[in-house]
Amino acid sequence: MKIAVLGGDGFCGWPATLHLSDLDHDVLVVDNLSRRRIDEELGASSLTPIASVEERLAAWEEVSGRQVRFARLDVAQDYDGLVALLLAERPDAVIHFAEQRAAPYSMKSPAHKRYTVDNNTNATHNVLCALVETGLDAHLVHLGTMGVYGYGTAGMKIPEGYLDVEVSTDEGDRVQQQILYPTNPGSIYHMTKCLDQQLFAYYAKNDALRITDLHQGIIWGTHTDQTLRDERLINRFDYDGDYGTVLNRFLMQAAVGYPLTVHGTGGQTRAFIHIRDMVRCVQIALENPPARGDRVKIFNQMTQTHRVRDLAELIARISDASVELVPNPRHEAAENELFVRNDTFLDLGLEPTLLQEGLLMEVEDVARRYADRADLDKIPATSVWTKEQQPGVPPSR
Ligand code: NAD
Ligand code: USQ
Repeated sequence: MKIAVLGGDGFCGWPATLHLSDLDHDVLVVDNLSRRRIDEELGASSLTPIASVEERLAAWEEVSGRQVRFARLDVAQDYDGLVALLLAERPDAVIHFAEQRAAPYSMKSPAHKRYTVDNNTNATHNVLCALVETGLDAHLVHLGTMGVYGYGTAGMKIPEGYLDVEVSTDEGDRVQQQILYPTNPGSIYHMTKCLDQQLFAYYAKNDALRITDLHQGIIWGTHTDQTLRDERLINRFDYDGDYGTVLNRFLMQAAVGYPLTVHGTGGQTRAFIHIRDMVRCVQIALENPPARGDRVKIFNQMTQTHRVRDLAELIARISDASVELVPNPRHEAAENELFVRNDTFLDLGLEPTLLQEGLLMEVEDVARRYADRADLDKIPATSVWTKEQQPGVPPSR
């Protein structure tokens, strides 16, 4: 297949690009490098030393003999450029990772809220509109989030995108139908993914676009088989208070001797998936496209759920780290249960990488190896959800 990977220089997009190239697909990375600019804005950087996109691609060609091309393009702002690129390349599939993906970053200020909505909503709409304008029948695979559902389910397993409902008519008849699961976002970032979902439903219905939306949980891990082949191929590892996600942050904090920053009581339960499983899921989704005229295919792309304080206790146990409860900078429930269906990927052959101590150690090793690059001042989460809240800085600091 010829595949355009929008956002192919990012944490998920880069290993997905290499995985698909390794499978002999013809891959084109499209990225505006905004994530690298945001590092500069935040004065933060990946714990791992990531090479420039040009160096990465040259290293991949050297190591694998395979060529991946790169187009620097802002998918949200350069609509004409996107149309021209699609017409020139005529991809069989477009994978859309090109959004601002950090909830804390999206809540930092009015400017960050507006940037996140503008960037994410325009990027998604431009891709959809451009596919219609060009008449291409490319399969669009979007990386969405488990966060569209909200995180409380009253004991019910969250279905894969659609909810069975039964309503009464005025005549007293019972009518059954499936609706998009009602959204309940917990941040401006998550809200943009809810808006994306509506755009997908509309374009699948109106223009018969073939769309798969992957509702992905929190990624953990760093390496895939391909990124391990050469240090110049290394993936990014975010640990700062805006972009670092909880499990990788805890592993990094344990490696540098920083008390694990549990927000509030740590009672939030979230869905997780290892980065190696993410690239496999993207491959499986590409190999199982919807037909023209089908509704949007929605897969829950997660393998396990964990409560934040249980993760902290597990990591503290295996690495001798201490745990510190910090004021929660977010506006979220103190405790929640989370049960999720993920049958589609399991039925299609996904073999989940589970949270075993060996794998945790593997990630911790990455963190320990590059510990000298860590800037401990960047660890506290300082972006607050409401004006009344305090940043999540440990009381002892
Ligand atoms: P990332 O920030 O590392 O990568 C996103 C990439 O998209 C970056 O390289 C960035 O430069 C690029 N980009 C952003 N806006 C763009 C634009 N307008 N035009 C062109 N390129 C643009 O994020 P990630 O962790 O790789 O996440 C990728 C996708 O997966 C996101 O949509 C995110 O919502 C989703 N996701 C991520 C996680 C996770 O834990 N990392 C979990 C669930 C879902
Ligand atoms: N948390 C802590 N301590 C920390 C960091 C986070 O207790 O140091 C808590 C948060 O308060 C939250 C939970 O851990 O309750 C998860 O936070 P996170 O930053 O790991 O994840 P989140 O903000 O939800 O966002 C990440 C990705 C996003 C993706 C989402 C999937 O950045 O792109 O969409 O995970 S999901 O969580 O399933 O919605």
